[in-house]
Formats: sequence, structure tokens, C-alpha cells
Amino acid sequence: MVNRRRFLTLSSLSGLFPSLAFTTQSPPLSYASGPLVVSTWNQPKANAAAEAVLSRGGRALDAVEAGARVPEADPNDTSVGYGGLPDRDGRVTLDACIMDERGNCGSVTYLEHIMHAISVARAVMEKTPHVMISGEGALKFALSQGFKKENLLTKSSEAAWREWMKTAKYKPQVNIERHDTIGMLAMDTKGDFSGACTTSGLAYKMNGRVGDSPIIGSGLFVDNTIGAACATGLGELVMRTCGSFLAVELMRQGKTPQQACEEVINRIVKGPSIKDGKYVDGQGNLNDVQVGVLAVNRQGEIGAYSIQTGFNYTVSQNGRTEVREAKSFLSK
Ligand code: SD4
Repeated sequence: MVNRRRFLTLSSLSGLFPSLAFTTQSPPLSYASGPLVVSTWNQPKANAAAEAVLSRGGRALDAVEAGARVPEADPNDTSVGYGGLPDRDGRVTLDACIMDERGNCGSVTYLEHIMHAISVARAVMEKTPHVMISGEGALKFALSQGFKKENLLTKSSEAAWREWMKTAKYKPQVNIERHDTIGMLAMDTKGDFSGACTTSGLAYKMNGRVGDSPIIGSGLFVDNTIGAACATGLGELVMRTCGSFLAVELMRQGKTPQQACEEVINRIVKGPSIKDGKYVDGQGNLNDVQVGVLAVNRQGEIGAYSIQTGFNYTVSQNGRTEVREAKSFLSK
């Protein structure tokens, strides 16, 4: 995983992008300067797929779906779709959600055997009276919509699980190198926003565990009048603060996306379940954890912040793509 990312240091970035936003070298990001795509982690291929839709004048909704499908199909991305690391029972269970500029949304949780969970979430949004469908029902629905049933456990993810099984020691610790859940936000040529979030969740989670990624308001939130936000990292912490909804609400109150993301992380780290920057789990264990939040407002300003160093995100506009390192609450 780590070799899929281009880690840029803050110092190398600071000269180029003084406030983690385009400044003098580039026009300010706004819908007037063209469509925009941002996504969690190092996702240039996903952004390229989304940008291709936007550059044809397509909808942000189509763009984020196209973008999210890229890591879902990538067997080397062990946090999303095909090749995602399984739960402790060896089952690959997917969580995903999608939201458009009108506040329409769809979600699937605990979906097995279907590679493109994001497209199933979109089908829930567009073809059912519901927002969220889970487990067997989600699989049944997907099959009824013509999605193909397949084995999502690759040889290497199975081998990794078997290796883990030798000790089967689960710490709800999120090793930041094991992340690649994609949260993607896009603004199209009309200035409309949509967002998508898709993941296989935490590796070796308990069977049945669902994280923040498919929860509208936690892993993703879009309000076309304000902007959009998404989150990655330990879902248990994101859900407690409704992280993405909170970021959008803070922007509504006048905070910049950067200030909003920082406030969300500050709330998490100041919460009762965090001590000295570590997560105190239900068994009283202290765990190193990571949460990253990414937000964009209608002016096209971008914010990103995380608990630990190492959270990066990918920004694409006008055919230019950059991977940027987020600022973080803890520094090494
Ligand atoms: C989860 N938020 O299931 C997801 C995990 C994640 O990169 O973001 N991984 O809790």
C-alpha cells in the first residue's frame, strides 16, 4: 500500500502551496475555474476517471461514481472492493455511499461478492424508496439489478488473512499504511457537488462490523449550497462526531474548509474516547489511530486535516493533479 502513495512532505509543499490551496501560481479554485475533484489518499487514477467525466460536461454524480470504481476494481488496493482485506472470518464485506447535489443519497453496508459497491449504492438511491440496504438484502438487490456475483478475496488478501489468523490478535488500531478507502468529492461545470465513499472497512474487523464510510453524514456529506466533506480512518471515531456532516455545518457557519476539518479532528481528539492522542477502546486499551477529514466549499477552497501525519489527498483541476499532505494534530 505504502508504495502506491507519493508521500509529499509539508516542507516541500509549503513553498508550492502556502495555504494548502492554490494561490498565486494558479487561479483560485472555484467553479468558475473549472470542475474540481478531490479524493482521500493517493488516488490519481481515480481522479483521472472522474475528471474525464467532468471535462465532457458530465455530472459530478457520474464523476464520483466513475472515480470510486477505479480502486474498487484494483486488486492491489487492500482497503476497497476487489482485493480488500477481509474480516476475521475471511469475508470481504463492503460499505459505500453516494450523495448528489439535490441531497439524494444511497448506501450499502456489509455487501459481499459485488465489486462495485458504489454503483449498488447509486442504484439504491435511484431505484428504491430507501437510503440504505444491508447484507444479504443488499446482495439480493444488486443481483436483481444485474450486478455480477464474484469472489472478492484475492490470493494475496487471503494469504494476508491466513497470516493474521496465526495470532488473530485484533487491535482496533488503524495502521495508516493500511488505508486507502476512497472518499471523493467533485464539483461539475454547473457548480454542482456530489460525493462518494467506498471501502472494505477495517481489516480483520469483527464479522458484521460496519464503519462510517456508508453512513451519510459520517463518511460523506454534500450540501450543494455549502460544499461537501468526506472522512477516512477509524470509523468508530468518525461516527461519534458525524464527521462529514459536522464539517459541512461548520462551513455553513462561516468556517473555511481547513478550519472546519481542524475543528472536526479537534472534537475527536478531545472526546472522551481519546487519551493523549490515542483511542481508548471498549476494553480500555490505548491504540494509535488515524482519522482524516477532507472538505471543499462552493468557492473551491479545500481543507484537510488528520490526527496523525501521513494523511494525504489528491486534487485535480484543469487536467492538473497533485497529491498533497494534510496537516495533522499530532506531528512526528
Ligand atoms: C472504516 N473509515 O471502515 C473506514 C476505514 C478507512 O481507509 O477509512 N480506511 O472505518
